[in-house]
Amino acid sequence: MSLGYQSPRRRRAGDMTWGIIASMLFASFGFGGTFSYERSEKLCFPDDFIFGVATAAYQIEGAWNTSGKGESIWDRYTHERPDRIFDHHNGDVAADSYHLFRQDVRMLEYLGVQHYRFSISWPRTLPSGLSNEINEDGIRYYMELLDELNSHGISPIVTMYHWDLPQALQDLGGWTNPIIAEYFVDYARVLFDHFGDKVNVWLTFNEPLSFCHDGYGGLDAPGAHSSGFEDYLCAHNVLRAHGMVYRLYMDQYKDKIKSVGITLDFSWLEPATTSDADQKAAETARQFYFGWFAHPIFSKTGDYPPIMRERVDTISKRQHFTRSRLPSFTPEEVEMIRGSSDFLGLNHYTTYLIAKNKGKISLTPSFEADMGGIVSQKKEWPKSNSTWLKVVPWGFRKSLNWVRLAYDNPTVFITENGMSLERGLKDSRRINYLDGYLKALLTAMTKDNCRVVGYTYWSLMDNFEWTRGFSERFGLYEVDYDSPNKVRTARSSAEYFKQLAQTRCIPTWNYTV
Ligand code: GBH
Repeated sequence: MSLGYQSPRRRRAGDMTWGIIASMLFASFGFGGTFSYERSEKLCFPDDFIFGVATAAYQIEGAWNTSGKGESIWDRYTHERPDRIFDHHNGDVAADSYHLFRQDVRMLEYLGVQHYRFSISWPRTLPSGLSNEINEDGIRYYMELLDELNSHGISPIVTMYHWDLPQALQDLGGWTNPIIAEYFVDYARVLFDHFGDKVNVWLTFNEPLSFCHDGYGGLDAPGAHSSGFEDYLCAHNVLRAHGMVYRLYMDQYKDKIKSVGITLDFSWLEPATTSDADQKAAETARQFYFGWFAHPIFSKTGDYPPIMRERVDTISKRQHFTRSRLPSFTPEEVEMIRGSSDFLGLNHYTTYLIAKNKGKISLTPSFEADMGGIVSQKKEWPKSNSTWLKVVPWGFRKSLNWVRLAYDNPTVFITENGMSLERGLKDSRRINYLDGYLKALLTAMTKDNCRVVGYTYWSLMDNFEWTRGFSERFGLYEVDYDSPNKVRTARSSAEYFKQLAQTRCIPTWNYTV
């Protein structure tokens, strides 16, 4: 009988005495790779730095209509529009973590990680999105998961919203309807009341840029395809909702809840050439893609980035709108949102080039036209199994430094970083990605003084990769979707990550085939 995960072979392999400079060489893990690592200043993270892995509810849980769970926009979208999903799959079963979460925790234990970042499904806990009806089975599920983590000494880091909006709220306009901010606060209150004392770190949102720009402005669920309009409405209400939850925590839960933050994604945006025009366009693009959410929360002045305000206002006028397509905060809202995060959760994967768009601005609104840059990537950059994800470690260091300078060196927690490949256990290219990005991170911390407190790899295991279905695999563990019990098997990178998490030093890795 299969346990559904690979049993640990070398439980204590990573244990070693701190302080002595040592080097260890593991003969073989059965996959043909060997590791050695040494505790030297330049390759080790500080002792209080934490390592973990991440997942998200819709991407791993399955059990989409089990025990009272409500329908989410991703359930609806994948069922109604399978043509919009690359391999026509959906998250109905996914990695079946709703049933197999105890195996997941055993994998986390094997890796020796200090934390696990996962998300709670809003429609699993509140089927209609509203707090009048609480689904007890949903509460039970997350309670058991939290207890399992805490009893193994793994610190839970919980995202309240990782894109699976209750469909009932989408029927009211979803994130484009201002009332949703109040409903999100009600949901947060339910989470604080039930789970507050079991969770160290809360994240309100995962990547509002993605679910506003790609969901309301593009072809992710709900697939509104209304760029330059609905994406701005979405962002506006997400920022209000985030600020309101932070104030709820400060006013009413300060003694129960330890910290509340938000996760934003920041791809590095490098000027395509050294020309002034391209450098200016790249900085404007950073303000649009990242400052859109970061400036209202993390800048001294709050509100949207001035350049974004100016460009969208001007272009809206030229397009004959009576008012700007970018909504305005009241002065009270600016104050409520400013400073509303204990730290910055940062997802970083890749780098793009930005060139100034010299063409005429079209009459059709779009975020891209407002931003005014042309986005590309260099052909030479090593590929992953995702078209958008190229391996550019130096972009990580630049992103961290930009954040340091723009927002007065805030506390940063890396909540996602990772690489997709095809199926296969010998993922030397993933180890190479990790090696490059971890070195860039360590340099940003030690040489540039960026304040980073933890690192989270995306993902613990393969999962439902949104519109890319199961075709792109980010896991340290491979999931066999064809097996009835969704067997999880450690990849080479899991052994690498185990060394990293247990020693806090970047393993020196020799791939011997
Ligand atoms: C993260 O987003 C998500 O938080 C996570 O759920 C996801 O599994 C992980 O990345 C891996 O993808 O196809 O050219 O239109 C990362 C940011 C933004 C990257 C949207 C992909 C689509 C680019 N994502 N983007 S494209």
